[in-house]
Amino acid sequence: MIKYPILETIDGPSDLKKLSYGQLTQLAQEIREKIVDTISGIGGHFAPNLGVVELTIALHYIFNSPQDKIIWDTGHQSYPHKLLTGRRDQLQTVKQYGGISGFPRRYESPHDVFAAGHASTSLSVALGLAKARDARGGTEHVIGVIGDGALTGGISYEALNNIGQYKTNLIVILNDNAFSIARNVGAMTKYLAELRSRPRVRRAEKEIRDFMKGLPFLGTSLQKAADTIEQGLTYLTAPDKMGVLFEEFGFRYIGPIDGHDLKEVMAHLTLAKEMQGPVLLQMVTVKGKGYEPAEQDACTFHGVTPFDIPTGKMQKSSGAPPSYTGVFGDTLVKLAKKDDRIVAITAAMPDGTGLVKFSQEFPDRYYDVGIAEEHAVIFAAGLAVGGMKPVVAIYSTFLQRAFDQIVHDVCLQNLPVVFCLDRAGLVGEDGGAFHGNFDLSYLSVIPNMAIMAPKDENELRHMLFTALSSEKGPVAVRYPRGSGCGVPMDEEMKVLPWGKGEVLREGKGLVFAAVGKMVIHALKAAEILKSQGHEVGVVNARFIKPLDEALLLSLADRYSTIITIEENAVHGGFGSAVLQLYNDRGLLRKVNVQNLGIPDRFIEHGAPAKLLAECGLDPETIAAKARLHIPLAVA
Ligand SMILES: Cc1ncc(C[n+]2csc(CCOP(=O)(O)OP(=O)(O)O)c2C)c(N)n1
Repeated sequence: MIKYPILETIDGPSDLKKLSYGQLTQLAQEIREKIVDTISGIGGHFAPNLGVVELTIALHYIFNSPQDKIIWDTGHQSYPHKLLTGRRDQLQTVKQYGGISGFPRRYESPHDVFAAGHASTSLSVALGLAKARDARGGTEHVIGVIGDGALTGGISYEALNNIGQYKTNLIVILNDNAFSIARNVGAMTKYLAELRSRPRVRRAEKEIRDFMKGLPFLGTSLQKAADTIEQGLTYLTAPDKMGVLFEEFGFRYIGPIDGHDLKEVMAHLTLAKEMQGPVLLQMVTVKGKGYEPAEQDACTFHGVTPFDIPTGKMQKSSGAPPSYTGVFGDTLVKLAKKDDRIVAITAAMPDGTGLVKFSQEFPDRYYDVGIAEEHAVIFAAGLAVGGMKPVVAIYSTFLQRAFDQIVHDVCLQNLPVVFCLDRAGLVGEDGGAFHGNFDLSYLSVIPNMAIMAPKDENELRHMLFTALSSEKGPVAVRYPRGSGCGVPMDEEMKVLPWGKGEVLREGKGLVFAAVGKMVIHALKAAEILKSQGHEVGVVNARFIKPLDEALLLSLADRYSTIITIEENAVHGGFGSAVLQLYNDRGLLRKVNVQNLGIPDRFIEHGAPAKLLAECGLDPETIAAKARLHIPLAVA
């Protein structure tokens, strides 16, 4: 028996357009089943995709992709779109090494108009495409789909402001499910909830009635839908538009629309398609729609590891050491109990950054600012000036957004803000947009900034304590995704010697100077080399900035080859700093310096171990590369 009889016939949007309304609703059901069946087996983004099934079908039915441009914000909800645009049989490879991406990618399909991953970009992209169309004299439709979570990001408002200025034809669909990853926060979120609960305003406008009657695609069943829509039409015009923020921004607002009522969605999209100027449709959807455990707990089911379909129970790796995230969260709670100036800030990632416990213990000292990394950093700067000790917990990749705020608002004034960068290095299956492999480079160029990276979870605790004790100025601690090393945890936290590394192993001829997780890889590589008869040294840098110059210079006296290893872009990070130091001191004629790191290209998705091996950062490859230098070193 064919499990997905209708979906199996869809190789592109044109196949979709041949279906009857009944078949379209059946397709929605099949898409949900396909996502549940596949993602329960391999993991991936889940609840966001179940929430946009009807919307995606309607978009591809009413519009004409790829001529019309559909832009998915963040892009984690693009699985139904991929299923309908020729990638049905590849869903089982999503996010896996060599498989399709979990996000829109231009190289994958002409239907993926713009790459995404970081939130809140779709409206700017849509305006760019619309203005390019206008310049060319084109007629295609441009549709940006943005979640209420992504709408908390500042760029969205910059775009709304600009769209209101240009007033060109452009459709924004606000996929409003009241969730970011966690429940959404902020005044705008409250406002959207208020809009959702407004009684529908029926405008008996001739213009609209005539329009609805003439909808070209409405067969008899949809004609009936049009009647319903007409009855409940929520097309707000003056004076009702008063107070509808989007109207003030220059949009025609349509909503709220039940985003799971396919007829309603299709008819309203048709309406929007015919309207002039910017239009915003508020679609009310349920995150996780159609799979009960996800509807009940949209946050946990935002992104999943493999799970059991009947119960929703996710596989847990039993006996794994505590994660860096968990250790960070627990340690911060412990430190905050002793120091009430410690406050914590997340940009919409309380679970991912390990701040849930903190939020429960210290609700008044905890801030979720929404997907607003730039604001989070300046807000922290304000808190620091006000006498607090702010800890900004943001993934390495998302802190990229706030580079200028770190420079201009924190470092320029040397403010004691502590940055905790989770997911530093290669993150794995999320791929290119999410690897945290630039932080050592972008942070180390900023004056006053100190940067530490722990070799294991025990050292992370000491580093957090050191950072919060120092009050010297801004400090960043960066640590990887996933489990720690399972090392014993010291009872007492200690302040580490500022700007000092540690020698873990002495050797002859060659020494590894490694950063963070790579210290463990260096130790393993040293063991491999030992088994081959070579004793090499290993140094844990601990500080990327300030550099332990005394230690590094002493290494140049004792070793003839120094190999730096970091899970960061090979350019501009620790290795570059070491090279520069040796160059400044005229030591490069004496010492052979080799830098290992992430090569100068974007690394796509796959299991972290595979990606590390691809970058030559696994212990075996490190040892093999070192081996090439050993004869030289010992000679
Ligand atoms: C700049 C940035 N910060 C944080 C994230 C992490 N993140 C991924 S999805 C998401 C929530 C998005 O919520 P919404 O736009 O409402 O989409 P939904 O998942 O609810 O459909 C967040 C915070 C991100 N992708 N980009």
